[in-house]
Amino acid sequence: MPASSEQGRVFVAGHRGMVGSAIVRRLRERGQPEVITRSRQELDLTRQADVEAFFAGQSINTVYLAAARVGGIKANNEFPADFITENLQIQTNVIESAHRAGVQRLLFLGSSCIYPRVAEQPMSEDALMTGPLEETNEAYAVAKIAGIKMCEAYRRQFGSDFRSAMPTNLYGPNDNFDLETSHVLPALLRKFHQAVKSGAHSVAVWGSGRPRREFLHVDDMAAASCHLIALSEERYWSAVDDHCSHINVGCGSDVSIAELAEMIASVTGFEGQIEYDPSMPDGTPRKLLDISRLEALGWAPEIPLQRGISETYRWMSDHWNDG
Ligand code: GFB
Repeated sequence: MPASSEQGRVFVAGHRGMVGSAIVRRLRERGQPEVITRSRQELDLTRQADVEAFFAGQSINTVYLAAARVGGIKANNEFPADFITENLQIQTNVIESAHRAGVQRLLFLGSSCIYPRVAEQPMSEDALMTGPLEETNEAYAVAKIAGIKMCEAYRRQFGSDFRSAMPTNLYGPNDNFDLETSHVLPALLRKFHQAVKSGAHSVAVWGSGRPRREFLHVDDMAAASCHLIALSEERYWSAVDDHCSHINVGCGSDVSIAELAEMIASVTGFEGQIEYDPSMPDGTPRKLLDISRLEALGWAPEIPLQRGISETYRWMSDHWNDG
């Protein structure tokens, strides 16, 4: 493997998404010379033969596997077949093809929804598969768990240096602001902004407002991903084992959805009524990550939630027609 500052030829799968684009930005800022990307039109990661042919012809050293079908609670709940199938296809094709092509290091990105619906808080990595999953995103979570387990299986069978990072709820530039399919933070930014513009007196927030979520800015996630992949093989694998090899990535604190709504109302200047819609699901009551493994490996987040929300609001205003 090239030295930590030099990851060789790097492929970022999913570079048009929020996480992949943040990783590409960071790699370029840090002077990484060879960052390879492919749009979906150029390379459909759900097509096994195409992915294999791509890897066979590229001499790639390092892979960031940030390509995935993602969405908020409603999309996960309504399209479970899409979420499980596309994610299993993408990650299986990339991991297997990377192995065949001799890729030296890979980082698989998952999600904190891999943990049981009810788990001791904060959730440490070894809470994985200790209880039933949250129903609204079970299909997505099962695919992500399979990704972790694939990386571990390749480690055990072939000695592959395939690592996994499990981020908490992420937000930031290039997020999806579509009200039906997005996550809560971008959805509320857009809803409150539209209410201010239209002079509406109330905004509907799904569920009870009581669930708690931990939010991490995607630039922090990109920094953590680059940090984790740059660790020497010895350092990474001495912090984990090949039956529990993933690392949580979070900020260490959470807020209730009601608190988040208040913060977003204040950032957008909304002074009307916040109404809760109990017909929409709450999802997991709480999913705060234990980030002590990551901290022990020398990484800490830098972007406080208030600042991150304000910056993301500015990004949305510049990039969305009604923003
Ligand atoms: O962000 P979110 O969709 O996903 O919802 P999860 C978080 C909480 O915010 C839920 C509430 O309790 C929602 O009911 N919420 C309130 C809203 N208003 C809204 C709104 O306008 N839009 C949305 N989307 N939520 C997802 C999983 O779970 O998180 C995925 O489905 C993935 O698998 C992702 O893990 C990170 O945190 O509940």
